[in-house]
Amino acid sequence: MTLVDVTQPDSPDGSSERPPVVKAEVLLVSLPLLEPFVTGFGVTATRNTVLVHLVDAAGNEGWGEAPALDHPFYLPETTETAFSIIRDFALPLALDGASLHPEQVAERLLRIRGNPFARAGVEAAFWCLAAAVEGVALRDLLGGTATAIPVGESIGIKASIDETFDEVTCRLEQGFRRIKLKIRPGWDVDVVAAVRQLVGPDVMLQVDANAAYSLSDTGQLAGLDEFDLACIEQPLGWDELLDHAELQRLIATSVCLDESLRSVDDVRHALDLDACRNVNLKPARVGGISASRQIAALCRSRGISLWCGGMMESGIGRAANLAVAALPGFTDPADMSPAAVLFESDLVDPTYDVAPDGTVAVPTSVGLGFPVDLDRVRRRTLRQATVT
Ligand code: OSB
Ligand code: MG
Repeated sequence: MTLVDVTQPDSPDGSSERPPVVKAEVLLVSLPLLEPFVTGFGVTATRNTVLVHLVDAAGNEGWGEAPALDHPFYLPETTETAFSIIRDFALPLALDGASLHPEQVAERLLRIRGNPFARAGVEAAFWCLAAAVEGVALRDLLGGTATAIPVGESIGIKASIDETFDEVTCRLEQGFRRIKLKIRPGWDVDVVAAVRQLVGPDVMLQVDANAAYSLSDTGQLAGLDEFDLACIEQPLGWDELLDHAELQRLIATSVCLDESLRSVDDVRHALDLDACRNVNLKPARVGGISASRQIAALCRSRGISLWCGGMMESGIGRAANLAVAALPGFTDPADMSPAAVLFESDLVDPTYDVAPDGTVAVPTSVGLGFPVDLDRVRRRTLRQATVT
C-alpha cells in the first residue's frame, strides 16, 4: 500500500545503468560510549551496532546501519537478530537478480515480517550506493531541501538532579535547541519541575518514558501538564496504540510515539486513533528510508509535529538520518547528538558537530556525505560475514 507516491524508479524493471554489486558484507561493530546512557529500559555502556557495506563493480560504495540495541528491552530486535536476519535473509533477497533501485529493495524486503532495523540497514546501504552511482548527495537523491537540521539533546537518567542540571546547562550553552529528559517512575514530575525552573519558560523541553508507565499512572503523567512540555514520548507499552489514545484523551500534553511506530501503517493508525499528536521518526525503526519518506509526507499532509529521533547511531546511521530530516515535513529539532558527545571516536572522519546556533549542517558531498574510516571500522568489528 502506498499512501503517497514518492517512487522514482528509473526504469520499469529497475535494471538501468546500475553496476552489479560485487561485495556485500554485514559487520557487528562495538563503539565505547564516553558515558553510560541510562533509560527506562536499562543502561547502555557500549554501543554495539550493525553495519551493511556494499561495493559495486565500478568501485562505488554503500553504507547502511541497522541500529538495533544489544538487548530486547527497547524493541524485540537485537544486534544479534539484526546481524543474522541481514546475513541470512535481507541481503540475499536484495542481491537476488539484477541490481535494484533502493525503493525496489525496500519493497522486496517487506517479505520479511517485522525486523525493521535489519531491513532498514540493507535499504540504507542501497540508497547510499545509488547516491554514489548518480554522483549526488543522499539528501538530494531523497528530495531533501533543508541545509541544516536543528537539534536537541536526549539526556539520560542521572544519579542526581545536580548532574542533570550540569548537563542541561552545558548543552544549552553549546546551542542545542531543545532538551529531552528521560523519565521513569520515581524520576519524573519533580525532575521536570526543577529543570523547567532552571531553564525558564522559553526553552523547548520534552520527556521520554521509554514505555515505563501504564494507564494506571495517568494521574502522575497528568502532573506533567503544567510544565509546558513539547511532548511526552512513549509513556505506555511499546505496542499499545489503544492505551495511548486513551491517555491522550486524559492529558493536555501531546503524546509522541517512538517504540509503537514501526511502519507507515503504524503511523497512519496512530494518527487515525489520535494516539499521538507528535511523531518521533527514526528512519531505521520504521523500516527504512522509503517508509520514512511516506511518513514525512503523511505527517505533513495532516499538520502533525514531526522530528527525527535517534538510536545513538554511528556517523553512518546519522548521515542517513540527516538526509531524511532534511525532507519537507520535519518541524521539530532532531535527536542528533554528535559523536563528540557520545563516543570515544566515530566511524566517519571527519564527523559532524553542532554549530553554535544549534544546528547540524546536512552534508552535500556525493553519497553518504561523510568519509567512512574503514580502518577504524575494521578495528571495531566483532564479527563480519560476507554475503554472495
Ligand atoms: O528512546 O529515543 C529513544 C537512544 C537509544 C534508544 C532509544 C532512544 C534513544 C534516544 C536518542 O533517546 C539519543 C540519540 O540518538 O541521540
Ligand atoms: Mg524514545
